Amino acid sequence: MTTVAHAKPAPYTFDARRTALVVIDMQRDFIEPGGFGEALGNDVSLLAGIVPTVARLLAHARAQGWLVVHTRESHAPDLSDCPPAKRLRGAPSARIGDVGPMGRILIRGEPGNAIVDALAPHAGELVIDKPGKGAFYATRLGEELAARGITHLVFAGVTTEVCVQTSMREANDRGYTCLLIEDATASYIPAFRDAAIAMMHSQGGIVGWTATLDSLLEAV
Ligand code: C5J
Repeated sequence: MTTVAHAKPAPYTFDARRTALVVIDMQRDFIEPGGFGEALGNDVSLLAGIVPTVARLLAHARAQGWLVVHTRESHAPDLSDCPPAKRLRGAPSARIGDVGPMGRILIRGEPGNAIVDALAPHAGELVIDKPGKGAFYATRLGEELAARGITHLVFAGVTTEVCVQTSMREANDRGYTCLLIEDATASYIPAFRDAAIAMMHSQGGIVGWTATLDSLLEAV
């Protein structure tokens, strides 16, 4: 067993053989100009800053032999899995399915929907396409984790208060013991990132634990 002594709200203990790293939506559509994130009016450079930290976390997970899972927020080309409540809201410069500089926005298989090169999945790692904010909703993730006996999930990715928080809450409800790596997650609205992290480990870890990457690397 391994313990992250400086996790919040208390030390986090896990068995590497039953642990998966879940990297949420580190896609060009959210991180590079011309994608979904920018179409919503966001400064995407705020997310690019965590790429080196997520790369270090991925290297650690691979070296430790954890299962590695990458998610991509994506929709079918015919938009059959994109409800109007998601597509027809606000006044974005481009909507899901519209053609942008990196292909159709948030559509499976388009260049902008890919994970950024620096964090590209390795052969044998799980890649989960998800139409919603949560990684478990309308995906095979639950079955894949159960088949491998996974009990603990370490989360990273974007955005903290949207897809990361939703996925971690879904995981907590399904009985997984979750740790969020604080400096490997980001938001277009930094105050929301900070608030989401505080919410997760509040009330005795009501959603789970949080820790910095250095705290994880120092774990014994
Ligand atoms: C958003 C996400 N923010 N991956 N998606 O729409 O957080």
